[in-house]
Amino acid sequence: MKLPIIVYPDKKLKTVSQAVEDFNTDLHKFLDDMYDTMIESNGIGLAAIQVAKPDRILLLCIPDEDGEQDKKDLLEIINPKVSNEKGTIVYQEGCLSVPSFYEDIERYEKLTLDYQDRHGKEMRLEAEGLLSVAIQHEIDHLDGKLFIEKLPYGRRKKFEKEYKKLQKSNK
Ligand code: QAP
Ligand code: CO
Repeated sequence: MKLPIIVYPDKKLKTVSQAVEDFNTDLHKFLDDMYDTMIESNGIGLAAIQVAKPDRILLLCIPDEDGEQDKKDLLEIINPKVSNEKGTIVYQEGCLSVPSFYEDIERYEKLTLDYQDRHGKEMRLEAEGLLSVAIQHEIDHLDGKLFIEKLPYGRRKKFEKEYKKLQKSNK
């Protein structure tokens, strides 16, 4: 079932999400709903707070070389913790909660991620490139942060102006 996505400037996106403690069937149903929401919205990543749930949960499904999104590449990441950050990478980011806006953002190029899967099992992965960027973007959501907060002052001003204009034209 597809859930409604909260969009900027909704203040709920500033919520700091809480650790998940119960790995039960309610969680599994919610993860399935997050997946439907992400795919039907043409997203590659989604954090639980974007569908109004303040839990430390994120989903990623990075397209392969042919641009295909395969469910076997789905990552369900719960209670994530990043370490071993290395290097820098600039990537043009977007966000389902900031529709129709894309900007270059600098992130770490590589990192190690510790997390739990849907059963509470401890997992670890090494990420680089787009996967590393997406992990950092989604974990920022869990801490109540959006990628537009990383823009330098001038570009942020330009964004606010363009975004307001777009919101008006969509009314
Ligand atoms: C976060 O973003 C991300 O504006 C995931 O009209 C982005 O899935 C991580 C989307 C870039 C790494 C690199 C945005 C879809 C999807 C839009 C998304 C839109 C339709 C964004
Ligand atoms: Co986002």
